[in-house]
Amino acid sequence: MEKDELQKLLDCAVSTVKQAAEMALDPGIELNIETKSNRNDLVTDVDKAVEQFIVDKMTAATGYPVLGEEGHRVDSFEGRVWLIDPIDGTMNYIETRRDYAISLALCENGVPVLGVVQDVVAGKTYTATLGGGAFCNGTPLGKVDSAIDYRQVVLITDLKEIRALPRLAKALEESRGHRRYGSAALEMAEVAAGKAGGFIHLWVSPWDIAAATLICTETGCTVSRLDGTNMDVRQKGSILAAWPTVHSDLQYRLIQAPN
Ligand code: 2AM
Ligand code: CA
Repeated sequence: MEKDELQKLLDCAVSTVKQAAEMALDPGIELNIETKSNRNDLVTDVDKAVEQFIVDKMTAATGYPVLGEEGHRVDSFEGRVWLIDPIDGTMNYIETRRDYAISLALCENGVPVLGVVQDVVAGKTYTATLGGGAFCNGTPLGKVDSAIDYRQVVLITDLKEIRALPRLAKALEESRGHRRYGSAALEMAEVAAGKAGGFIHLWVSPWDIAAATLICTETGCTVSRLDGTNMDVRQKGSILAAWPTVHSDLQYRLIQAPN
């Protein structure tokens, strides 16, 4: 895609996401909380309204198909497809009222070429285009440290993952420290921004991570499945997004090391 075309699409995506953020902050409707796959997998009427708003805007602007967490489906990932998570961190949206994001990505044949992650309460807009770098509120994010190892960085993960991955407990103890915010998109943005060194999650969906994956790779982070295989944002699965040496160390430490 031409650089100019990509920039125009990014401008449109950013403007739409910022309007959607205003909706999330002041929705003017009852949340009407419902559960999905389990009692802590939540959706509100605001998730649905924000998704519909973004779908309408991006469809009108581009005509590309849209995959959204709250009900919008696509037949295939051929060509250009928008991926939306209207609220990533719905639990936070309901309970703590911070650390939730709006995530919008454009994929071309399944590869993210544009990503926007809006930290709604902090008012931070993370953006990236393929080959064009990553930014926070228009300021370039520098490249992450490629040499530092996992013992010297903060790691972000859900402690529940330790059940499936017992070695994670030791790795977290050996690291500088553990943090958890509850929005995969914001947790990955924290890694891209050079603050945390790695993010580990066993089960993410395309809309959670498509935009943030590009923001990470554009700052030099390595993003893969936990077993080291390539990330394909079209499929649900695990994710290890980290600074390069943190990534290789953790991948070995968590999966390959003899004990
Ligand atoms: P969500 O708020 O959009 O559902 C919190 O653990 C992180 O995991 C959030 O990014 C959250 O996204 C995501 N998440 C929650 N439940 C999930 C599920 N059943 N499958 C995949 N991701 C989930
Ligand atoms: Ca969501």
